[in-house]
Amino acid sequence: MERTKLTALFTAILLAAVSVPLTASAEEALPRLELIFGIKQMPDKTVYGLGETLDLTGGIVYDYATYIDYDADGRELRTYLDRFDQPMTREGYVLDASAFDNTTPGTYRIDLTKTETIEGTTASKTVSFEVMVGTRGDVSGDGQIDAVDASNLLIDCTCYGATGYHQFDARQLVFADYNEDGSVDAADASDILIQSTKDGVAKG
Ligand SMILES: [Ca+2]
Repeated sequence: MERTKLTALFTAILLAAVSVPLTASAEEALPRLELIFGIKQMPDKTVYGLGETLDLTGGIVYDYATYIDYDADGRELRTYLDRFDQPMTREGYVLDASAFDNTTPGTYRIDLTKTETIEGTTASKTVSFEVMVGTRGDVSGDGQIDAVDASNLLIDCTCYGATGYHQFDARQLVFADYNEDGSVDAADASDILIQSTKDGVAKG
């Protein structure tokens, strides 16, 4: 191929490469609103006793919005409405705690939704996280702290000793630390047994 033809070819390729971003497709040319909304920090409280009310204090979300429009030549025009870090309790965020049941031990999903409108375009984004409800010591989740819990705990400890893995799920592990020393071990099972025996004696 002659040098002049090669140069012409390269020029054509270069022009194509440059012109692509400037010629937005019909779909891209529509204005749109992009939201970035996520959890930066969980609320202080994610473990609840029975009957305790949900509290999002300490929870922080990151909150960014970009409105993208195009001028007559297809060039992007961006408008930013960035709020950076915001408390989960910020006015305007919609909390859906309908799954939360503080009367039944379990793990419950909490949703928090942000809705933004810029230049008549609206978008929403939801973040979700989990909280746990239960009673310390009640690993079986039946509402009682008794020999069954101590037994389950010993089985989990044996499993952990043998394999390095707990049998308990995340919620059970939280409530298994009966003596609140930060570890789940035979001492918790022993303390549960002692307490449940005392309770049994007290009940007569
Ligand atoms: Ca413990």
